[in-house]
Amino acid sequence: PAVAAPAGDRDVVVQLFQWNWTSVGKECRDFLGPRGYGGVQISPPQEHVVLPGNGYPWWQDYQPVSYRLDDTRRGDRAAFAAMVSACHAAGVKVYVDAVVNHMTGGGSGGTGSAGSAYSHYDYPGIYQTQDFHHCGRNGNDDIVNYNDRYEVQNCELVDLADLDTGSGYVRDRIAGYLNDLLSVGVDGFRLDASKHMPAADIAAIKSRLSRPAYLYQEVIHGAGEPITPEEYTGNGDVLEFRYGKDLAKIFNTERLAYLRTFASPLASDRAVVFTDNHDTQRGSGVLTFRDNGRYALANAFMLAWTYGTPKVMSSYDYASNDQGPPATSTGRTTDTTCFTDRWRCEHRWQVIANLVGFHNAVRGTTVGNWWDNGNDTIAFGRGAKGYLILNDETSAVTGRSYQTSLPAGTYCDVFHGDFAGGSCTGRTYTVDAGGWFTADVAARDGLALHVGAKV
Ligand code: LM2
Ligand code: CA
Repeated sequence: PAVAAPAGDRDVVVQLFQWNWTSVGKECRDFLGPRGYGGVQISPPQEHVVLPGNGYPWWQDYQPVSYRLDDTRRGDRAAFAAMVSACHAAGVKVYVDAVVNHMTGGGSGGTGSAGSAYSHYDYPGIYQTQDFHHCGRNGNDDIVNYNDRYEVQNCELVDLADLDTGSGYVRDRIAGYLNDLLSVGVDGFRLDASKHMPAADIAAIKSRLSRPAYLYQEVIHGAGEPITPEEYTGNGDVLEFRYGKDLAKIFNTERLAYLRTFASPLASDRAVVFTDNHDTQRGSGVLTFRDNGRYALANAFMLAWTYGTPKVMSSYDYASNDQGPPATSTGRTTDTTCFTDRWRCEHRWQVIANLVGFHNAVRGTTVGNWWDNGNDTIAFGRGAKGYLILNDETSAVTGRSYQTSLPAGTYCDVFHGDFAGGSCTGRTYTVDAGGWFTADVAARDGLALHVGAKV
């Protein structure tokens, strides 16, 4: 297919939610590249509404005013370009959260972050009322019935002015925006609200791109709905929302032994998988940073398992769902310092960051040497490259020997130690000529060995 999937050995994406451009560039250089992340998903970069009356909520970004990159809450065009260069220099691709289904919600209109005047259905120089769907339903054109395909794609998502993506003019303008981003060097797009655009409209926009780009589409699966994630796979990858829910269910209410055949309905090579994202972490039924150790175990599983392309979430803490990231008095996002000022930086947690290295080291191998205790302790290998133990029991598992397919040698347990320059900051384990090693694993803890961390 004409899809440029993430190239090279590194395919793990991290969503640095709401980070400003300077901080993303630094993180690429200082952490993401060195630790093996393959790509970073950044928050929407286009001019957006500014809502001081709502305390500058994070969701300002999802109401575009224009496609200028000039003056968003996260930096200007020069800072954006510098970020892309810094990430590329570190071997990290940049994926843009592209909001192209709609423009702003109703209300009186105003001035966008870069100074553009606008009102609902009128964005001077870009779109006027004839460029929007006016679906004629429900009194206010809002989407109500998700069982109606026409309504979901032609009416308004929470009152946001819905672009007529069937029109050649609108497709050209959207492609113009994406091509501008490609000209600055970005590598692909998370296509926001894809379910609200017919797959054929996305294909028409994609055909206007100046060069191949990695595309992953946001199509939230809803039970029984007529629009399915599967119908978008011809355009590229799709975010698999069933994955995080099912994983949370197994960790919270079932047993880890059920993970033995874990997969979601989308084909593995079309699915982008994640424990949580900025929307689902504000709802229920998924694991988030607030689950601490259990969250680390779930991420470890995601990164060590074979299904899908993993996307790691990186959050800031919030007192209410609307609260924006740490910001100045004018709403500009301040620079990120991990683990201070509400920045949670899950992608830097030792287990999560080190399992990215594990994921890269075992790429191309299959799952083998599965063992479980019938309940909440599991262990499995990845070919002759890696071996993982997860114990979500409330008690330790002690004195057991584990059969791996690893070459004999001494390995760093990257669950508790970092491996650099040939040495391990944590415990090491010796695998014998038959592939066996013995270990104690504490309650709600784990152990991970791989050939990239052999001492
Ligand atoms: C998405 N994917 O399809 C984003 O992941 C999600 O975060 C976006 O919603 C949504 N689609 C639109 O791009 C967020 C946020 C909403 C917020 C919108 C627009 O979750 O709460 O809606 O962005 O900023 C807000 C108000 C809502 C109001 C709307 C329009 O919360 O009450 O609707 O603005 O004024 C009357
Ligand atoms: Ca639409």
